[in-house]
Amino acid sequence: MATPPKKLCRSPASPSPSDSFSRREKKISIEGNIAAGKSTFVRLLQAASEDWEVIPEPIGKWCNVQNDSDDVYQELSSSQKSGGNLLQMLYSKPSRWSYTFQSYACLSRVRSQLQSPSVKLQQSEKPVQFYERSVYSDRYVFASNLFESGNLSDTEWSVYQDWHTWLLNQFTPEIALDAIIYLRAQPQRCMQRLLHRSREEEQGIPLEYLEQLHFKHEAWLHHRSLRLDFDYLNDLPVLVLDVDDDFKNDRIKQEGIINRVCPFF
Ligand code: UDP
Ligand code: D5M
Ligand code: MG
Repeated sequence: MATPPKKLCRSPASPSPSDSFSRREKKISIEGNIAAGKSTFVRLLQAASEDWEVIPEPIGKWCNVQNDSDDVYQELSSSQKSGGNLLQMLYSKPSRWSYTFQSYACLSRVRSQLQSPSVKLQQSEKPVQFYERSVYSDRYVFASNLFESGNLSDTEWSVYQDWHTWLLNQFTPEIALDAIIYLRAQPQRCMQRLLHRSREEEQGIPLEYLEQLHFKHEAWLHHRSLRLDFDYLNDLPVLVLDVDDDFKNDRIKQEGIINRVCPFF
């Protein structure tokens, strides 16, 4: 993939959560539907500036990894050690596994997003950490949709929301976002990219599921009609980038995207 030259961005004019928590680094979440192009986009960001670091989605922890080496075994998550593939289990039987998946998705995200910035980032002038999705999309996009489609019971949804609110409030200073970048793509485009990517667990996903997730993203990040339990999120800056057109192999488009991202924070 071609990458644009590294460059520095100017600071935001208005105060944001990192200012109020005396945190040096800004935290930006990249949101978007399944296969919209988030991983492709964060690779672009990573290459664009020395001051930018990416915390990828912990999907490896949700899928099964077969390896006999003891060293590697130490690195595996508890679900992998017991031979599970939570992502596969979720898609095969959502009514059975949605609650378990949401618990583990949130735990693994909080854990990975609590990581301190690398030494290189700590030394940089304007450090930015990009998250690939967030604990907020877990809840307001995925869990909410699984509840509405009957795959989380009333009790599971109530219990989930209770601990989710409590847990995130404990970690607000460390994980609060400064802004969101929403990669917006039509569900049909996501379906094309999903099939092209060929991730085994996802091959049975129907277009209808991508449409449901699209509407959730749109309400939250485009229309901004969703009220969230975390007050600061309602006023967070959101940059919407339309990514229906291919940007992966188009250097001019990539430069255009980076130029829109830079002044944003
Ligand atoms: N992709 C593409 N053109 C683009 C962006 C992405 O062909 O402009 C492909 C990418 O190579 C991958 C699939 O679409 O095969 C899904 O992209 P990605 O994994 O980045 O999506 P994510 O699920 O992380 O949002
Ligand atoms: O890949 C992430 C995959 O994981 C995709 O199949 C969606 C799924 N996912 C991610 N977070 C959740 C939650 N919270 N619930 C259910 N499913 C989830 P991507 O790179 O985004 O396509
Ligand atoms: Mg991805």
